[in-house]
Amino acid sequence: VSVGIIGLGYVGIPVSLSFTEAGFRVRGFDIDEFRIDELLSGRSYIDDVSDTRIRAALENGFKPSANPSVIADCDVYVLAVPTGINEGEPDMAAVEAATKTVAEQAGSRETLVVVTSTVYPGATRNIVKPSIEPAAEGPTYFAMVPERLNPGGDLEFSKIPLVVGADSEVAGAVATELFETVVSRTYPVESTDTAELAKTLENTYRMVNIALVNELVTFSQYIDADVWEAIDAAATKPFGFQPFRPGPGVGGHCIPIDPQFLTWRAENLGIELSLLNGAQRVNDRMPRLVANRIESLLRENHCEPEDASIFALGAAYKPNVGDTRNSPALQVIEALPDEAEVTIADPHADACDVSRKLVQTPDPENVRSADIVVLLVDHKTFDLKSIGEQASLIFDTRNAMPDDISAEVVTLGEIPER
Ligand code: SAJ
Repeated sequence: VSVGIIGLGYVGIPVSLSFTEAGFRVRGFDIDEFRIDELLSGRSYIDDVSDTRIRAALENGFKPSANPSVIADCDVYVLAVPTGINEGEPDMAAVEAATKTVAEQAGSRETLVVVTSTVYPGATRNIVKPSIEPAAEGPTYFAMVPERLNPGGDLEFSKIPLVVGADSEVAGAVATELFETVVSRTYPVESTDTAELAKTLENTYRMVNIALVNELVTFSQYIDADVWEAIDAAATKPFGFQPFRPGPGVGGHCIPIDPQFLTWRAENLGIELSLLNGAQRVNDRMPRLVANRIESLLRENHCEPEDASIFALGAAYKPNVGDTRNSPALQVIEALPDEAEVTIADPHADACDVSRKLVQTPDPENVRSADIVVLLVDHKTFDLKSIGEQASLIFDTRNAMPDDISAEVVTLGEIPER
């Protein structure tokens, strides 16, 4: 069985390798020639995927190319291209382009088309199907199998259960059989819309629950309660409470984005999802709130923010990754006065993504001379104990600083706003 993967990114590569290792004849198409050159040279550009696995896949027949004809006449097509939100509207350009490529390259045999990209409920049925079916010479089936890869996570692809949505028995059976060769468990649902809803639901669930604790952290300052401790205490409830942590905001290319597929779709129907919109606003307000707190702490220590030297720990959107997309840390730093002297330490982020001075690791001199050190991303490689001995004032937005340190530590949500 030949499988054509469209989009060789952090989803398309693990899927290509898994199907190759399961014995399928896998062809990969990506428009980015650099990626194809890297792959053909046996080099991985995806975290958590080794060069060795790329080389082994090439030896087992995996064929990446920037020429769409590489995926001509496949039995299965997997769309693994990026989607996003532009000014509140879903950006489906890559999905539309990939769909067109499938329409052009599919042959006359029975074909299964699988969408794994995160899309709004209804997209497979309204965008992918209508542009492939008319061009299809043979019977064509459609399935929606949302990706669940966790960037920087340690759960490997084969261990993550996959939802399989299809709108016909045959499509569901074929897609289930196909994916059960590469993952331990599949969960069938009765339509592609339901699979699309499941995916946006699971990430919206995260966004809303992070907003919940973020809203409480702004409130807890006034009732002198420790929200961090309250969360740990609530987590002792058997079943049903998943602890989320407050922070400077919600970043990445999934959690702040996926709920907007739902709110956009609802608005199309004249429905306002007020809970989701409200939660999004709570999270979007966090960077400004954190920047305000930094400024009030500086003033309390007789330092005008414009004249301050600020040392920020972390630029990425979450710990132990370098990705700065929608990074709350960078949004906090953007909200600080331009005149302030800001140095950022991040072991993983690229300097090109950061407008201020970026260093890999905090140097003691910089930490000592800073008027305030702000912990924005608790990368595990930060030596928080030493930083706590070098710094004089630390604003900890992740409640990650150790206790017995000489610096004065103020934790997000701790002291009432002036
Ligand atoms: N965050 C908090 N508090 C929390 C959890 C997260 O402030 O308690 C923040 C993070 O700092 C980050 C953002 O929210 O800025 C998103 O965090 P995330 O851990 O949800 O990150 P993602 O976007 O890398 O990946 C999520 C993953 N969800 C998880 O269960 C970890 C992953 O499983 C999904 O597959 C992925 O979204 C996706 O592709 O949708």
